[in-house]
Amino acid sequence: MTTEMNLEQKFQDYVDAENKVEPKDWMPEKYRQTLIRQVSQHAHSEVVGMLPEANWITRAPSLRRKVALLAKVQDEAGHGLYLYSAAETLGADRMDMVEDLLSGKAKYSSIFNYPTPTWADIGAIGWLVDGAAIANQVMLCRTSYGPYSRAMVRICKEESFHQRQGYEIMMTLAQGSAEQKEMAQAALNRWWWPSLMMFGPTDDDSPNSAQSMKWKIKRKSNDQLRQEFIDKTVPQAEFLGLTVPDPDLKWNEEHSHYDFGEINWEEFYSVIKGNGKCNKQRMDARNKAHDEGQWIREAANAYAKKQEERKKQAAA
Ligand code: FAQ
Repeated sequence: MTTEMNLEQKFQDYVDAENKVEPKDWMPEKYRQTLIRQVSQHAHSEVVGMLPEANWITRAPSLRRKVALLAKVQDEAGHGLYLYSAAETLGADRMDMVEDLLSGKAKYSSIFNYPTPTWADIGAIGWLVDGAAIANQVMLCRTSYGPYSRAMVRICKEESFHQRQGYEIMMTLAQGSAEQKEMAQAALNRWWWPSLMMFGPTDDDSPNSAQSMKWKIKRKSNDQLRQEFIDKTVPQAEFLGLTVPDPDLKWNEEHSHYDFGEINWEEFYSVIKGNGKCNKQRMDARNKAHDEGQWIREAANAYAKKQEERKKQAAA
């Protein structure tokens, strides 16, 4: 017991000194479990996050838009793969993680359970959802777990291209015909509040934050990041000539921040419990893709087995 406590204190000192924890280092079991939980949820979010936008690949308004959207959606798949690999370095099994997602046991970001009825939703996702993802993930480049932090550096570079891609779509629509501007405004109305929910519950209601911040897994709290996102995004909306759908939004001179209205937490918890507009559709799509990919997993495994046999024969 004493030894365990000594190890935990040494670990805390090591993290406090801004050192990175690597896969073979000793770490408290709860640190490992917290990371597996967060990194696997993050990986699932990237993978499910491909679906709302993939819905528009065949209907992108021009070849240029289609190429950019295809590249973006493929990037999200890549992010999922880096993150599953980072979780594997903690001892998690990839098939277990995938099965937990497909059975509905594992969480993924609430934001991907909302529909994308118009092309403007693709602009709004890039601008707001990738914008919120960057706000959250820049701090994760400095997370204490080495493989996660290194994966995040690359992911953030790509997310930043995604954000600009989305903002440019919004700019084109906002400067277009009255109908296009209306479409951009309607998409902002749909995505604003769910984007604020992406940061998770308020600090008072976030069961994991205090310990995660102590271990420097998270470097900023949910509320801090949400505020930073609002302060950065409101002027962007103003530049577009669009109105943020929050009558309580107001610049607070004293605190140099925007004050904002009440988030509908009932909606948030309902979505993460599986009752959002698209939860079922997203899970059905992932399960269908998984089933249809069975043959390729079998082929890849057979190939790997064959290679292994060849190596053994060559060594004999
Ligand atoms: N949705 O105690 P906390 C992206 C859960 S990637 C669903 O505050 P924590 C890229 C939370 O898991 C977007 N569940 O938890 C892209 C916990 O549940 P548990 C994803 C949520 O971990 C763009 C419970 O509530 N980003 O967008 C949500 O300390 C465009 C209590 O919450 C990441 O995953 C939510 N929004 O903080 C892709 C970033 N919020 O496990 C395609 C990494 C909270 O105890 C297109 N993750 N919960 O049952 C994080 O930074 C953290 O995990 C938070 C939550 C901040 C998400």
